[in-house]
Amino acid sequence: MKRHVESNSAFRENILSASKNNFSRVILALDLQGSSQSQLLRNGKKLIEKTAPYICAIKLGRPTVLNLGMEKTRTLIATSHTNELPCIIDDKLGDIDDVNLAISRAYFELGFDGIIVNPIAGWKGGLEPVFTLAQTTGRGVIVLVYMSNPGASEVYGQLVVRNSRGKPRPQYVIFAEKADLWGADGAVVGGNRPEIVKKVREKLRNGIHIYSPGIGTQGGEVLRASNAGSDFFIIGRSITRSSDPEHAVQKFARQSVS
Ligand code: BMP
Repeated sequence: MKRHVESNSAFRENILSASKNNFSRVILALDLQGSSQSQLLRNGKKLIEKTAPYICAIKLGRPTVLNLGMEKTRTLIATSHTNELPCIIDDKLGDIDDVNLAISRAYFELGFDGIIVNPIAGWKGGLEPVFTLAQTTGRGVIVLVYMSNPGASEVYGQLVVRNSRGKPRPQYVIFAEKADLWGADGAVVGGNRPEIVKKVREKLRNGIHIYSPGIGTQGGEVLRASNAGSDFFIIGRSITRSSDPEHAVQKFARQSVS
């Protein structure tokens, strides 16, 4: 099960190139809800068009795909691509291998460039085919390592003893090692937990980027997360629900590269 795939995926190159072009390490999180499909699509497109010059990728959550439906999701992904931005699906995928493969294949066929997965399913009979598919099609896989919500400490922060002689170690450290071993493109670590970001950064090889949600509405700050080692900042409501999304994203973008 030794993997150690080197860090040259098309996905990583594309997000880095968008980041350099737009002087930003902000990823816009779109969790669209609450209107008709056509209105949601209009809202989503408008948000992308307003923020595109100041971000490096878009992340669509499951609410967006479920509420928009497949065809309008395809249109939103195309809008992202027209603006030279990679589009990530935040599925937190974690089923058995066959089902994981079917889901990830459907997302990639829809146009998504990367997927967020949950490491809890493990490699064998779990995430292995997702990584293989992603690596053969230039897509990215990003692994949850420590979530941003308060209850995340119950699982990601728990101490785990792996065998009778082993020393207890935090679950997230083990997940970070898996992200490394599996050849992940990224690790999700809540940016509102800078001390954890720092510890994960020490565990990961440099090619694996840290993606940090939890900024703004959930209490985290771009500068603190960045100083701790976060590479990209996943930001939703502080931009999408702002009365002036363009101004809000510009502020985060400036902080993200300072
Ligand atoms: P907001 O900035 O509105 O809090 O949104 C954060 C986004 O990041 C949401 O789309 C959420 O699904 C996602 N996210 C998170 O908040 N915490 C995590 O640990 C992992 C996530 O993917």
